[in-house]
Amino acid sequence: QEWRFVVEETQGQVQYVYAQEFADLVSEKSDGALTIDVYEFGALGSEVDQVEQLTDGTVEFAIISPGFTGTLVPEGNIFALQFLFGDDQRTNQDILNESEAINDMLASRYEEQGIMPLSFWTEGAMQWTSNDVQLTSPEDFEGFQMRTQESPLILESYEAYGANPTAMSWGELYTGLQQGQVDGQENPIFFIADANFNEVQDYMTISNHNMYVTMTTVNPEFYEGLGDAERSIIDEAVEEMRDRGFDIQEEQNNDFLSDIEDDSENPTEIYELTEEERDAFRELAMPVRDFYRENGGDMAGEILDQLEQDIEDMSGESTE
Ligand code: 6CS
Repeated sequence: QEWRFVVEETQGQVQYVYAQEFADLVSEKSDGALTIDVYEFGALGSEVDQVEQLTDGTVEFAIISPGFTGTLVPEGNIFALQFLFGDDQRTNQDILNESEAINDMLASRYEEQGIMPLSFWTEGAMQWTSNDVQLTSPEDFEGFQMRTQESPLILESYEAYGANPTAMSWGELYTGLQQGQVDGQENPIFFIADANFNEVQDYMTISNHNMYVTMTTVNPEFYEGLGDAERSIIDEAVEEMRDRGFDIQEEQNNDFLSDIEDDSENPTEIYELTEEERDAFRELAMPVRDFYRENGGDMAGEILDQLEQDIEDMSGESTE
């Protein structure tokens, strides 16, 4: 058996490392009978193309970030809501693993569209990078050309800060920043450094405004057509990769910060927001939850209510 697993990142980056370890586990557990080939980003098209390849069965497995399913599964826009989850990433990962809102309600919306999520996981807290202005208050976003993923709710979130957001594949982002088509972007630290965005950005703001969420997914028909033994191997690999995935991103996010700090040829000024500064953004982010309720598909309200409850139960903190 030879299956295909496409990811949104390139060799060495978190999703690729995850997928390769997943493939190795499946091979080991099947004594070499099951082989998974990992395709890095760029090999099969854009992130949005990859969603289609999973739904039409061109690939069996994919790592898909909800930011690229914004119109297909509107409920999935929930992860674009900034300041909804707390700041402790370990707790957030536990919520992603266990939340009913995510693993039952939201997962079923994905399945209806031909995407079966096997696991939701984080690639770490996101930060802002920019040219011309260090982003420390909503005023700094006035007229700012922000690059985002394809999600209508990410666009709405930056419009709420006064920015002019544009959706773009990350394949075009380095050049877009370099040529001034866009002024800035959001991503976890490992990705900013590994994609060299810091080379073409003057500032990085440690904003921790949201965590980057992604999903390990499988084509539902393929998964349902598997024999029990094969399916158990896949399920076991998914379980074993839960903690590993967390560790891979944590290590890379820690290690790569110094790459940005130490790049004297292309210096990037780093500033960490104070809690008061974050509050100004939090205030503008709150009404976007109502936008989600109205525009996030039939189940948006129910899913958000349940997720707020799940977060409060599991973190012991209010989501207000
Ligand atoms: O910014 C993006 O679009 C990319 N960021 C990450 C962390 N992974 C893949 C994604 O396409």
